[in-house]
Amino acid sequence: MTLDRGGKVRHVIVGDAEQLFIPDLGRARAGAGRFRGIRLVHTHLRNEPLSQDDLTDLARLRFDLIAAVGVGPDGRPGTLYHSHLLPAGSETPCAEQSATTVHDERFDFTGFITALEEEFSRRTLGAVETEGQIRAIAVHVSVGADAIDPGESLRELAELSRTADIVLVDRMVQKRRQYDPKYVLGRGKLDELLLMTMQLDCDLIVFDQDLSPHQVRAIAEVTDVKVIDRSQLILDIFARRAHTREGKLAVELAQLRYRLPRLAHQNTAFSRLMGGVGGRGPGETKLEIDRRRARDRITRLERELEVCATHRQSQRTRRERRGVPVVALVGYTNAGKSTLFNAITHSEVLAEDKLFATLHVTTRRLRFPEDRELVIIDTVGFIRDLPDDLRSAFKATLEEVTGADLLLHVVDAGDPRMRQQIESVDTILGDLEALDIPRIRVFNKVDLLDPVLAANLCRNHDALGVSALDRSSTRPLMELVESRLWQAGATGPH
Ligand SMILES: Nc1nc2c(ncn2[C@@H]2O[C@H](COP(=O)(O)OP(=O)(O)OP(=O)(O)O)[C@@H](O)[C@H]2O)c(=O)[nH]1
Ligand SMILES: [Mg+2]
Repeated sequence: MTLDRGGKVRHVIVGDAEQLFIPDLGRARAGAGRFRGIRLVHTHLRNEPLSQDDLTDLARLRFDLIAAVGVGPDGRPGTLYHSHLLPAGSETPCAEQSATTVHDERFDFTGFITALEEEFSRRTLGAVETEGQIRAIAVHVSVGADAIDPGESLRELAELSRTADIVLVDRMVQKRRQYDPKYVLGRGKLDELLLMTMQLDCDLIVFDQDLSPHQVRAIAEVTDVKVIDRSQLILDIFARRAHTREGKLAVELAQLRYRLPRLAHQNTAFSRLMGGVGGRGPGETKLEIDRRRARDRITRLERELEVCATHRQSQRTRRERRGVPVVALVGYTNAGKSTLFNAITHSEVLAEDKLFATLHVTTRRLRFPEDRELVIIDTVGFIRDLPDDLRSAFKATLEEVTGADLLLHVVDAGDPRMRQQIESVDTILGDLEALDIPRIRVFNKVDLLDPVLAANLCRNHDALGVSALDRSSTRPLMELVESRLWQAGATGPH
């Protein structure tokens, strides 16, 4: 049977000698420590101690305590075996079972569970300061000889998470021969993950790879917490950071496109999983709209975005007619494009140490002596494996790049992932068919490097070093830009 904290019997379960089917216990949680507020007491007809299955149930169902009453040969209750979960950092997930007799003096259950919950919160909350933030566990599963280094990839995931106010309190990395079709992870790892969410008091699991709607649902059902993947996380960041009308339309479009295939599987358990972290962006209620209405909305958004794109195109045409060359800043997110833009144009575009600070295009004119003039644009940052839905929704914004006469590829020279980031940017430029546009590679943040090292790095990569924080360091860059655009013999801007 199951008992609640008040000692009241909640369920009476009749099993056989082999097993017991535990009914759905509902989703109620007893607050801190994440115990369910329910203890399970059952009989062991052969007087055997708690089995591995019992301990798995204890963890999976987050019982306050699990107890088995052993039945003696005379058919009378005898030994009482019981165990409970242990907080993170303990050697084993469950306490070693104690065996007393049912006739022992009364056990102060309330005192025991209060102390245990306190211990759980003390151990989990002390480790990382996470006030006002969502606590999550990161999971990276790699198969075969993956090109991506899990450590680097998880570091980027941590930065993405930080931008979304999520703190990754722990991580799980598994290398497998192939992904488990249902759970991605192996079943044993999944149980371990479940235990971690409980011990570390996490409400969220963030997967470093994309999951199918079925996988999201299956994992959420086992672990009983919200599950999101990298794409959903990036979508969520875009949703929080889109401030312009066009940006908001594009984000809503991307979210609807992402969710449409997932609406097919909607049921109550699943709708709980939707809506990104804390259900931002288009509100939760919007997600309940049926597929037809979602499709109608998608068509409307596409049309509105097209109008924005046409407007943009006509601006571009006007610029082209006047023969003003366009220089676009492109690069991986957080490389320092906006900071450099501000330094060059004396502007105040938002620049911050978060990913995707910029989700729209800012344009400024810049005058040189000799009546030379150019337009410089700050753009949205790139990232490896940008979700397709976002890529297509932000097509118009990304395409600003293709109209440029010169690209300044801004690289964060201090980032250990610099090489992969350059590669990712080149790949995206290729997708945008922008590889023919003349490019200058700008290694930014050289102030963080040793000067000799920085000089070598720039030479090896045919790049110009700058520090966007120091305006004077951008002077050689602007001279190079000028000479590239107007140098004698060059085709020049058209
Ligand atoms: N040390 C140092 N930090 C810099 C430099 N340039 C930019 N930063 C910092 O890097 C962070 C990101 O700068 P942003 O200009 O927002 O980067 P961005 O490329 O526009 O990023 P997104 O718009 O998110 O794609 C900010 O915290 C800047 O202060 C630099 O030359 N040196
Ligand atoms: Mg920016």
